Amino acid sequence: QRLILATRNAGKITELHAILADAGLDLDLVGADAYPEIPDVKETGVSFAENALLKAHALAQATGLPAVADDSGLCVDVLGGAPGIFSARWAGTHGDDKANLDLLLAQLGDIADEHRAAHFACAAALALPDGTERVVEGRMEGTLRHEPTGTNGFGYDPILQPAGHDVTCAELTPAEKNAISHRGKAFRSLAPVVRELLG
Ligand code: ITT
Ligand code: NA
Repeated sequence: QRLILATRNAGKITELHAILADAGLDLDLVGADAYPEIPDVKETGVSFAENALLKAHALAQATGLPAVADDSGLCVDVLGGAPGIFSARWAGTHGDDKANLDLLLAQLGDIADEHRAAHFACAAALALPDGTERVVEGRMEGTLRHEPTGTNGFGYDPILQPAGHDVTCAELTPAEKNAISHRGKAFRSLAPVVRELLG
């Protein structure tokens, strides 16, 4: 049984393969890049859950196959939850991880550590060609560093230090990150739902 990973983000795809395999799903996982003719959907939702559902439905409808999607981002308390759903294009160009991270650090300036609370959020959505949908969410709380540290992961990983750890997400191994991450939590919750609905 094929399950489409409705994302073109290479960092997400790597993590999703590991998370879903560890959850015991024995499916033929293919990224959205396997369907280059299907255009990206406009992320017009006002929440991670809405955007994840938009992305999952777009692929499921266009291919006639079940699809899961991830919409995620970094929510900074002192910025009222920003960048939030705008995390991928915070500095203007979609997917420019370094520019996004640099702008965010500049906006925080030297605000003290006790005011640098933030969390990653992930909505994991499943859509079937018949319109059936499910969506669940996961979070990882932490604190934002003043400087990027570490080379693992992607996106804002070098600046988020997860609660209870003294390293950034980019210094964790992939397995360590997946065990505590927003994406790990969301997709471990979704896995039994996928198993049930795909039989
Ligand atoms: P798709 O829509 O194709 O899935 P995308 O990169 O556009 O890819 P999003 O709109 O969900 O995906 O944006 C996610 C943003 O949040 C992106 O800028 C990431 O850098 C950031 N982000 C999400 N999860 C992250 C993680 O685990 N570590 C670091 N940054 C993360
Ligand atoms: Na998004």
